Amino acid sequence: MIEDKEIYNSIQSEARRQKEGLELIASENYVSSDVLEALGSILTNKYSEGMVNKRYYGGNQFIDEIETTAVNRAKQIFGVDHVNVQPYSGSPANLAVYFALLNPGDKVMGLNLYFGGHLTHGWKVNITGKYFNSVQYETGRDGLLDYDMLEKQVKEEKPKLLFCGATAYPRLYDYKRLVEIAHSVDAYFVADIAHECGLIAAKVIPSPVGFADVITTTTHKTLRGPRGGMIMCNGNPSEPLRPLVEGADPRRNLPTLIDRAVFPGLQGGPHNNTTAAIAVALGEAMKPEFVEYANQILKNAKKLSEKLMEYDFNLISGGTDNHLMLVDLANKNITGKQAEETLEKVGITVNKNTIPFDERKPWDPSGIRIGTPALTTRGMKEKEMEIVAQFIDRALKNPSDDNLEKIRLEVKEFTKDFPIPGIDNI
Ligand code: DSN
Repeated sequence: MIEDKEIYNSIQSEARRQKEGLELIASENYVSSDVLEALGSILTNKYSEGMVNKRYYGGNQFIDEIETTAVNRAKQIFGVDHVNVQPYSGSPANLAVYFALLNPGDKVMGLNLYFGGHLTHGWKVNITGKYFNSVQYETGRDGLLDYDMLEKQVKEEKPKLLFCGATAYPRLYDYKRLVEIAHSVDAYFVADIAHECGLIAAKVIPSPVGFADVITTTTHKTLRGPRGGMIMCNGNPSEPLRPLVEGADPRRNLPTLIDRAVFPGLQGGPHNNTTAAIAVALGEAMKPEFVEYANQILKNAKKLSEKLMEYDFNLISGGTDNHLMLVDLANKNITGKQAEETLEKVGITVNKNTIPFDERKPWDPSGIRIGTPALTTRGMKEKEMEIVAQFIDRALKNPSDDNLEKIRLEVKEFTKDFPIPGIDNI
């Protein structure tokens, strides 16, 4: 038990909030007790700037073992030549890719934030939109990527790097078409799979491996690891030094460029406790139970989306192929912010989200984003999704204090049968 009462009490309160509520934020999850243990270990005491067998500090023999295990597991799961597991999270991973492959002012293209894209894919207030010449692409009116429109834009703009990936895109990507589009103007094609990483690891949705020049990801969403990041690529790494091959096709140099961009380009010492926890999560992702888990995420998302549509919720693109859905609330006469706040009162956590062509701002947009990875970790299945959809509908239909309090108690009771690892004794 932590002696510091102030922090201890806040952690206990957060644990209670997690236990008694329904977590529907599409990017969140619950890690296993083993991941928690690795994360809270003495590995946080150690400095290990550099790469395996090439550290700037002594005493790293066991850290090297751990990082090697994490890297080898990721290589095996995703089928890539090279993995860097040191990025502190997804945004630093993406920034390292810019630093590795571009010069300041070079042109990049990514999906516009309003259409589901990520801040680090060139959004105007992000460093990637300020230090690079960012041109954004959009979805069509139907909320789906329009590959013909994208191809035309890429051919006109001729970016040096094309990002795909999103925080709020409920459909799958045509990676083959995307790489053809990017390579037609000699641009790097980078796939950010932060959201779908666990689904790709379990092979329940298509992988960009074999298409993307570089793949970035977080490790804490569907992969169900600690907060961290990874960068994967193919290339001809000449272990152990991986020198740049002078005059070679830059794609041949990708492993070296990426490693140098992460350290010393962008970061100092890796977070070794996180690396160990990533290794544990990757080990878990190699088990057959994880494939079942990933399949169930998809089934739950399908069921939840169907039930919400039955309750006349308008889903962007008419449904989902992955773990998340995006709800346009215009026909319900509430904003995303109001919906988020109302649902929070009953213990249901979602996030407000812009929708394609939103006329409102991200702080109070027209939609909400809903995802199933966390509830699936708690063991919920399709029949529970029907009840969750009902809770959402009842709360948003009648947000009176009495009704919300009644639903809050029902939600609390409902969660009792679905434990969260590491939160048993609250
Ligand atoms: N964490 C991402 C998400 O919620 O999708 C945004 O950075």
